[in-house]
Amino acid sequence: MKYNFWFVVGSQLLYGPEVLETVEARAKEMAEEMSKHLPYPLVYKVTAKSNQQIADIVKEANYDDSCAGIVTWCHTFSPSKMWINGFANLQKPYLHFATQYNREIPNEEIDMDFMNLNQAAHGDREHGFIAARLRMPRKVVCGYWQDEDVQQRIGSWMKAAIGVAVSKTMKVMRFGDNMREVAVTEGDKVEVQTKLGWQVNTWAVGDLVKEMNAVTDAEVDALMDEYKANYDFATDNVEAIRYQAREEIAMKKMMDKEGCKAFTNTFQDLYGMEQLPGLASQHLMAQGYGYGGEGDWKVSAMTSIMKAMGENGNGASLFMEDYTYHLEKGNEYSLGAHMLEVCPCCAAGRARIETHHLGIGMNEKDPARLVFEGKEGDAIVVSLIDMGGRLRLICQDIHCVKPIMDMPNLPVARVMWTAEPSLTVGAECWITAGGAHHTVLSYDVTAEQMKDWCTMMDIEFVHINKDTTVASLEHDLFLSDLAWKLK
Ligand SMILES: [Mn+2]
Repeated sequence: MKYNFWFVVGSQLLYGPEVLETVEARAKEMAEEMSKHLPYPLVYKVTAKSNQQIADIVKEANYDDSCAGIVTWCHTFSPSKMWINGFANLQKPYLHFATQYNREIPNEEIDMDFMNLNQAAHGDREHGFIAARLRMPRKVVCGYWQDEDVQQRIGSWMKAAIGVAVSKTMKVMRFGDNMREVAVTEGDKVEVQTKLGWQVNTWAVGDLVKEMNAVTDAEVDALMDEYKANYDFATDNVEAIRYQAREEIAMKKMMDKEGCKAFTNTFQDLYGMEQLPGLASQHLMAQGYGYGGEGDWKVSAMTSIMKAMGENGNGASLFMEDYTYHLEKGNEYSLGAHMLEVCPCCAAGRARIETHHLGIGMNEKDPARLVFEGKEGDAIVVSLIDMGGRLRLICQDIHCVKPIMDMPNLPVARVMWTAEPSLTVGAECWITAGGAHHTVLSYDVTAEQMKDWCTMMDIEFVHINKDTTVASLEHDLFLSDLAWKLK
């Protein structure tokens, strides 16, 4: 889907045709110019002068799948009662851009005609009131439209809005159920579909095995060539790799047939399969598919959504799990990994394919997997949990480092990080908030984007950052719990 955003400029008939023509010409110019610097096109649509025009453009936006959101601005004054009927029906993300055409007040030129034409400073306030009054989820960005930092903020919001569009059409393919007895990976699928749009359904592992058996050697050969181009082979067990290729092809066929962008499986249900998909899942994730281990469909869908929000529609966002700590005083780290399935989009160098015994689960043979070190950089980890009656998204700022040891006998990909406000206080906060062991780790989606996404989705957002204390977090969670019960 090629997405765009609509630029809707508010005005009224009071000003006469000359002013309105100028507004229209400038709005077009601004949309075209800004589009050169934004990740998605901003398309000028209308200078709205009546209730009917606004209601019509909203209706059109709602029904246009390629429209991922609307950006409004009031060059002149636009009486806000005109916006009520349209806004009451708006189903797309909404950003209010408070800006003006001219950067500076022209000392000599300014007169009453100039004031008449350039009144965003109060036009945008009237416009802001009605959205506040209607309790609309929105983003307000104020600044000069040609400034890079302003365009960057709008661009960042656009990507979060893409996350909304992707979420609303998300389909998750589950192979097998959740890992037995695990709580945090559970959730209300009806609630999630209502709130986030996700269609989460199950397919039999037996059907996957049937699909695997139908994969041809030529198909496997082609994928093996792709593996060779992207990864080093650090095993002689070529058959194990070919088996993973077969799994990947079969899963991809099944997902593509159903329009699924994310999947789960569990080591407890591999009936008829020789290996837990490792390399297969990793290479699918590298192509933008979401994945969650142990049947965790929430983290799977979130991975796919955050990948879509990132750079080039498949950023460095990946399924992750806090595995074990390094608690040396003053030098504390979390080691993130998974049984097999870490996406190579975070690899610091070229990943290598290895085969090792995996004692857990139903593996008859040694599964092939990609092994690598994660790259350095600031990142976030995100966990979506079901609080019973509502969803909470927890986000924490972290800093990934080059792993401080090489861990030569660790047979899986690894990422190492410190966390805000510190590893241990951060863990206290995370546990207090109920965050899962599974997360989406992202190097390119920001906490602000996740907050914007939660605002648009109308779910709770909790941010653990350098300023968070356990006491302040407990207080916020207590108030938030009450607020969400009243909502
Ligand atoms: Mn896990």
